[in-house]
Amino acid sequence: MAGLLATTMAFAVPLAPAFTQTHNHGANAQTAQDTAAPAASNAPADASGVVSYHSATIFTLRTGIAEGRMVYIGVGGDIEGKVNPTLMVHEGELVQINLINGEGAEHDIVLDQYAARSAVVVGKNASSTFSFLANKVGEFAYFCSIAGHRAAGMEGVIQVMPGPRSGMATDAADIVRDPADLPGPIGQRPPQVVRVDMETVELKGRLDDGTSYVYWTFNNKVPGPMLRVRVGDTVELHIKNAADSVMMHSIDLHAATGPGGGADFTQIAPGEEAVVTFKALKPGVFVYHCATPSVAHHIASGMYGLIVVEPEGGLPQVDREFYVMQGELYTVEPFGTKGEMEMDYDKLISERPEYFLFNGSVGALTKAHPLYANAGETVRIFFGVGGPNYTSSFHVIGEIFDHVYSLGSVTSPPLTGVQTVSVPPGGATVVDFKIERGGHYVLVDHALSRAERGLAGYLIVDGPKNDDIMHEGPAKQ
Ligand SMILES: [Cu+2]
Repeated sequence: MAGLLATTMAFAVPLAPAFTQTHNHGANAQTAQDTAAPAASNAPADASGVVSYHSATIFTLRTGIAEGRMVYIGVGGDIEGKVNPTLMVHEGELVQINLINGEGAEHDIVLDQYAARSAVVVGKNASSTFSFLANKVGEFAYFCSIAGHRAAGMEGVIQVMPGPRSGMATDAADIVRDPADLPGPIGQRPPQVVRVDMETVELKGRLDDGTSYVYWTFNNKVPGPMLRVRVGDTVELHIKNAADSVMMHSIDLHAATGPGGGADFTQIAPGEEAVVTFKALKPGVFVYHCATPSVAHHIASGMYGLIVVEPEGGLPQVDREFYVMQGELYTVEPFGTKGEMEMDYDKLISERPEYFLFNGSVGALTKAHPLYANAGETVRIFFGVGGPNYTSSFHVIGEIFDHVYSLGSVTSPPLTGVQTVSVPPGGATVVDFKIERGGHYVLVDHALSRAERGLAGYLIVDGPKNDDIMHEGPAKQ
């Protein structure tokens, strides 16, 4: 907790010395990476003081064929059976990768940015092991360097997340929606009937390290899934309330026209299912939420999401899209308490939250799922506020929004050159911006006291730190 807060502060206070130090740390990591040897013999601590490890994080990959392509297949643990699995590690960890030859052709595995590689494995069941220190944060490709194999499918991603792995194990579920988990653009197609299946699920989720809360969710995550249709589509929504739920639930979609935005037809008891069909009459970015009394309680507990209704032809293309929502949580226990949190109805109705959150938990977009991009790319964030009560002053520290679709309207021309956008509860926006310079950027609500109650996210941009745009010290002659 203290560690996260310190990190949040370092990013959230632009002028504090701590920020400079963070920048220096980045430079150190870069230097260390440039000289990294592909071996476990690296000293476990560097000057930044971030690195320390006791045992290696181990992945095993077997080469094979899937869907007619050459691939790596995960063996054991979370990656079991997955094709070209994403390997998730934390900054400072010693990572060991075992490669097993599954079909007999020659293969290896290479991580360019870490100057790390395995030996070539020749012959079925041959194996090789290598390790490296994950001292550079970001997303990096691993691939087979045998001619043609990468193009044939032997490529995956290793994701190095900032900060150490949380040491505290709890039985609480991960309820965080990965901000990169959203459907792609609709593209050119005529209106059609779109079936959507959703489930309302109540589950004990991880609110913070060593802290849990019984969330109420759409599809187990906060926010619920981002729905994406086009104007003129007919949406046939099947919503089921899980059999082990305690409460009734429902859905009100701001994209829908009709009684309760659908809530009048979807009040469902545990184990029941309802279907509502509506026509997406207006393009825009809309919030949906549970509308079962007390509605504020259901929303605060995590029952909100976005539905994007694209205009004909869609939005302008960008390189990367993300999905982020903000909400508050009202607990009896003060912010930062360990253990199981209890909802505080009095605080809820008097609007005194303990937590402010992006995507459901403290650290959701810092430690667990930062946003990743490369310098030169255009980035879009679909940003909504579930609330239930607080308006967000959404801002990205170190960036300027090139385009803002204010209030979620995609049929009005976007605003240009915007620093901070106001997003009300039950409202949304779309921000687009090109990232000209590598480095770390921070998503905040510029009502910055809320950063002390959990509200911060990182946007980590790989690429050159273009000195023309910003550098330390006087202007160059
Ligand atoms: Cu509900």
